[in-house]
Amino acid sequence: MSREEEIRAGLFEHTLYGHAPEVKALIPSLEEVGRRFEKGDFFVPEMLIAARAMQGALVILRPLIAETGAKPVGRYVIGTVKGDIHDIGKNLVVIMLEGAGFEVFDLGVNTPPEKFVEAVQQHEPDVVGFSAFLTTTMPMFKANIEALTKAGLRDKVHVAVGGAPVTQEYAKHVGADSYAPDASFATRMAKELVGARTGSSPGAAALEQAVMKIDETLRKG
Ligand code: B12
Repeated sequence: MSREEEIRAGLFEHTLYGHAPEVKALIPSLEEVGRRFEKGDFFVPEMLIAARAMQGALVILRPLIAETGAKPVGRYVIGTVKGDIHDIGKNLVVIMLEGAGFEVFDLGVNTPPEKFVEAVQQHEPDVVGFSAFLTTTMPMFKANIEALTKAGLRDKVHVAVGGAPVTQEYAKHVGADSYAPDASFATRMAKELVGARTGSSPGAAALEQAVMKIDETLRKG
């Protein structure tokens, strides 16, 4: 059996029998992607494909992870701001939050302020996260916060911001409650906020490792 077949068979078996911790079966293939990227055999598009595959796998694994972690630790609404279609970083945050047991409502990309307001009204999340990757779309953080204030929701939800060009200073400047430079940090902060226990299930820990691997490799590019 080739290494690829071995990984696929492992994933199939463990999913079939509900062994959530064996989400680890995904890690060797992601490591291989990372190695190829370092050698110059893989470029950003291949990394994107790997990240998407990881999300596809998550659809299968989500119920298994849920089995290990019981009910959600908190609710998180997230989206990329209006005018911006970058979503790789946001998607990594989503994967990791879900792995940590959050119920996540992902509004996708190019999200206008009124859609954030609507989602906060509907889902009553602990945190709403805005993601921006362009200096020209970062001002939407302020517009979103103003829209929440106008709707009377600002003091009911924690506002987190992130994205490659965002800084702690900028987050403070626009009136956000927190900033995180990466998915791991974002998840830790959200967990602290809802008072979730810091230890995670083996499935969630394996998932976190896998996401960090993608993140680390993408940043090298
Ligand atoms: C991939 C990419 C694209 C892809 C996006 C694909 C996709 N589905 O996302 C495509 C090709 C579509 C694209 C388009 C454009 N892009 Co582009 N893109 C990039 C690139 C190469 C990588 C960004 C990325 O995904 N990084 C990897 C992730 C994992 O890292 P990260 O962003 O830091 O995410 C982490 C943290 O920020 C944090 N985080 C992220 N979101 C959130 C949210 C919350 C709430 C929290 C707490 C944390 C958090 O956690 C994440 C995971 O750890 C960057 C260059 C670079 N190297 O950064 C340019 C870059 C962002 N793009 C840029 C530009 C200019 C554009 C275009 C305008 C180009 C053009 N002329 O058309 C368009 C914009 C289209 C639009 N309207 O949005 C510029 C932005 C310059 C600027 N300062 O404004 C960059 C920096 C390239 C450059 N050096 O010029 N782009």
